[in-house]
Amino acid sequence: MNRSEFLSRIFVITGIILAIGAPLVFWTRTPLIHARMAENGGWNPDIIQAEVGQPLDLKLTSDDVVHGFAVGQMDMQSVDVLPGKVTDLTLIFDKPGIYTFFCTRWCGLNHWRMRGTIEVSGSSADPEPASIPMYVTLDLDIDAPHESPVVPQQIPSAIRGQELITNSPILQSPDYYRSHSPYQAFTDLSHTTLAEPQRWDVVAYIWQSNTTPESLANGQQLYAQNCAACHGENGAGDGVFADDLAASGEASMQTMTGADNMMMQSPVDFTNPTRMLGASPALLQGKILRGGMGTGMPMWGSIFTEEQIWDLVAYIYSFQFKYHY
Ligand code: HEC
Ligand SMILES: [Cu+2]
Repeated sequence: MNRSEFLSRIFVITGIILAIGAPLVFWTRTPLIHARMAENGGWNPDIIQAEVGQPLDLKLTSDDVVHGFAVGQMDMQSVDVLPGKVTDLTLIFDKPGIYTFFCTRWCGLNHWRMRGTIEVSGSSADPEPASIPMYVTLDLDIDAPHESPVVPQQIPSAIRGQELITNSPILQSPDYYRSHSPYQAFTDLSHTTLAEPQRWDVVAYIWQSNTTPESLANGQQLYAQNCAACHGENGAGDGVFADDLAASGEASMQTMTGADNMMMQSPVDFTNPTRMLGASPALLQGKILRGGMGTGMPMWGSIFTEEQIWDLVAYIYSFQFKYHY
């Protein structure tokens, strides 16, 4: 599915008007949307109605720190929402549906909870069939442990792997790649005459064959913006919020609705081969789409497009393999 088919087009006109003490009655036509850190209430209002094809004028301001505003699954530039200022934004939706808007600035531990919805009514010329995530069709339990029983002695190298194998049916099969963990691919290569370290190199090559430099660069950028604060810049699970997550997570969660029975966990260490070589792309995609349901791992399904999530998955594996482009 290509990007332009997947994304609804959006037209964004932005501008910032200084609210120099001017009475806000001036803007009665469009109510002002207030942004606050999630623990202080998040967006208010957090449900906005709109109609297909009709410009939706938004006025945004912050009551505390700098926040950002963007709409998920859209090709839009995020805008800053500043304290004491009003940001004007006009959106036009060309497809009906429930859209998620979210904060794009790391404003605190609960930054990612700053979300709201835009309900767009009307009809669309070409309704899109909802796509069922792979973890559902494969009947994967994405919460079950998925450890790789063996791990390589050194980081597998796609360069060496490419020299070892040039044609194999599993090399260029996106379906194979998405539904198998690196460990399963390693096992499937046991019929070859290759020694174990070489089989791992071939696995690295298979993983590299199923991504592109563009996809990895895209994944890296999305990762830096949205994931590194917890999972760490280098994937080691040591982001700036990692400690806070465990320590203050529980306390701050209690003020949130639906926060009962939560089991906060530490962000996953993507450099850990035992864990990551036992995970298939479908499993990682499922976790990113759905989130951890109370573990502290946010759900991103309404924020990113399918393509963006595969880019993130590809990038996560780059902590395990040496690629060459
Ligand atoms: C607020 C902290 C936080 C942020 C931000 C966050 N994560 Fe996580 N993530 C976690 C925690 C905690 C876990 C472990 C619990 C779980 O698996 O549900 C986790 C688990 C995961 C897993 C499961 C890995 C496995 O082996 O099961 C994946 C994949 C993942 N995160 C990807 C991402 C991506 C991609 C992003 C950014 C788009 C992201 N995370 C942002 C906290 C976070
Ligand atoms: Cu924010």
